[in-house]
Amino acid sequence: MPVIMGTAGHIDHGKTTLVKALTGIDCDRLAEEKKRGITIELGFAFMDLPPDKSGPKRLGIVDVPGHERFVKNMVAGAAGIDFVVLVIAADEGVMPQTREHLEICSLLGVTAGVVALTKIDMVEPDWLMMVQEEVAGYLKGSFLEGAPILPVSAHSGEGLEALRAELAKLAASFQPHRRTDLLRLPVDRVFTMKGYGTVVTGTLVSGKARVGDDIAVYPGGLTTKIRTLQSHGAQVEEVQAGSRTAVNLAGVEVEQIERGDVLARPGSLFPSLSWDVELTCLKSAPRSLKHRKEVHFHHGAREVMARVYMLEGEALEPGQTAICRVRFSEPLAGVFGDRVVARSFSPLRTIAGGRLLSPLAHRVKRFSPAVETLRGLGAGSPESIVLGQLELAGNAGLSFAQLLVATSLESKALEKALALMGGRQEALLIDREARTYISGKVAAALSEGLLAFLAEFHAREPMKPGVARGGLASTWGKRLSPRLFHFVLEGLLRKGAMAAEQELLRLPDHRVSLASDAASLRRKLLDAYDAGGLTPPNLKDVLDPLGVTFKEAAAVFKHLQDEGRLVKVAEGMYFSAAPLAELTGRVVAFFATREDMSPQDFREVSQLSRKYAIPLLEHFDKEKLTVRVGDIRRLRKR
Ligand SMILES: Nc1nc2c(ncn2[C@@H]2O[C@H](COP(=O)(O)OP(=O)(O)OP(=O)(O)O)[C@@H](O)[C@H]2O)c(=O)[nH]1
Ligand SMILES: [Mg+2]
Repeated sequence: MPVIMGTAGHIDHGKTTLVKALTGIDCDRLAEEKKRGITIELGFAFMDLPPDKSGPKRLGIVDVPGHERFVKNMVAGAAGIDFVVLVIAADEGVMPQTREHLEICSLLGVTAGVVALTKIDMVEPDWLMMVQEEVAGYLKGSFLEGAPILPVSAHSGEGLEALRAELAKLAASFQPHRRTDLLRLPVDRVFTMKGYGTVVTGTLVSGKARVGDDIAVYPGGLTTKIRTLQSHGAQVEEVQAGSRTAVNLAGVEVEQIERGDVLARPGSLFPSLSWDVELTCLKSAPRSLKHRKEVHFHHGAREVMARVYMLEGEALEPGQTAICRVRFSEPLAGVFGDRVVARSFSPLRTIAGGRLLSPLAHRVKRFSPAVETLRGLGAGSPESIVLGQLELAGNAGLSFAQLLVATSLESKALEKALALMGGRQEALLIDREARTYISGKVAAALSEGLLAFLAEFHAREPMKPGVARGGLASTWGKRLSPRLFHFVLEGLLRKGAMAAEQELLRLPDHRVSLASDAASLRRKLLDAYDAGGLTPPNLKDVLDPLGVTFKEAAAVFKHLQDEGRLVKVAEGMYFSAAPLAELTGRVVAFFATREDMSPQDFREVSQLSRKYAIPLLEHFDKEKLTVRVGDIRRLRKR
């Protein structure tokens, strides 16, 4: 496995000189750097270490600037390193950027390194001893506590061999854990090379890159191909995770890519305008990090403006850790567990950092239980991380590709976790084609919700046999994808928790039956209208003695109409169906011998007064039995 070391330390303490003494490579390439004698941009070098079991070993080196104005470049360079050489000049000792760089390394998750005490040719031996003690004391409590402190002089060469040996030891002991299946290369430099075109460099943080691979440039999504690859100046066919890499991209202009972009396979990353992160405020921060505070936010080689929202508490006090939402000025493409750094505006300094918990935007509310779900992600088994991420995603669920990013699991491990969880009904595949999963808990809540909706519907509409599928989709299911709606429905039908008759869905034990008082109301209404025959009573005269309003009786009226026992002829005027059918027969018989029927004719046929005759004639027109021509009716031709 390739290993990468970064330099760190205050301006002018001898980082670049030391790298040159170790490797022969001068990292200060820019004219301005030469003129001012300081480092501005990141520099890259490598040294060959004694070969081990796996063959020749090469240590990649990233040299960073110490100037306080270029800390943002330092963060970009330090983002991909495995261990650090903290450079402290023996004549000056620990200085502000010594501290800030060490803090940044620690926020970025660096856990190993050595200290090079440089310029020893410039100090007396007892001064050197004093500084060594001071540095050892300073390192207490940091990840470099107890690390070797090696005195060197790049000028005289003293101590360089011991340092080389120490670096070889560190590199050999280092077994960085890197994913093999998610190609990710945060771009730290972009330039044109004569005869090649656009070249970008960066540390391949995970996955493998091969010549000919399809590549997308995130967050924009521009797609291209790897034309050629180089690692440490040599042309190669394939590059392993952890390698410094130069990629020549096909058909891309320099202007289309910038530092901070990420090369990855098309469709593998999901840029977002907000993340949920676990942030720790540095003990040394001058003040707390307040809710809604604006910061410079660093991820990989990218720096963006961002606002920090506390999902718990009102502010992050120095030394405290909390779950926060960070919103960016432009989308970032990250992966669960990525390290982030936040710097305040004034004073411009590093104040906090931590880990990315959810790279996909969710709507986790402040102080909600979901904050605990987020916290739980920090220290879980593979299955518990998958479960947490699925719960956070809610009804939307997550695709397999999104889960790879949201869990940082290798695809094999993710497949295993999903299979296990499928058996326990914890993760459910709702879309085979898109490979979308939802949490079992979310599915159960939806099923319960649907059953409650049906129960409520039956209570409200006891006379209706059920709800139509389409109606259900546009009411209860209006916020669900058609896939998920279908999934929940089919699940309940399969279990028998819900029944379907043609297009109508209902609870299994729901029957259209009248409640006992509704049944007696039905009986009384029928009696009144049957007794009324062709001269039915007014609605008011029916209802008042029964002590019910029309609103209360409406469902029963509706049911009687559906049953075919009552016919609504006009607003508030109902007829018993049988006498009305008999009258209809008489009207048809009338037309057997006559072509026209006047209102007078109808009154003779029906023996009814105008009060009933007029609405009935209009009813027959509406029913398309008759057609009105001027004042008379004719039988409609069928
Ligand atoms: N005497 C002496 N001078 C040194 C030694 N190492 C570096 N220097 C000098 O210190 C000055 C700064 O060295 P650099 O290597 O540029 O320092 P740096 O840490 O890379 O500086 P920045 O990148 O700008 O932060 C140069 O003039 C070097 O020649 C050393 O071991 N002994
Ligand atoms: Mg330098």
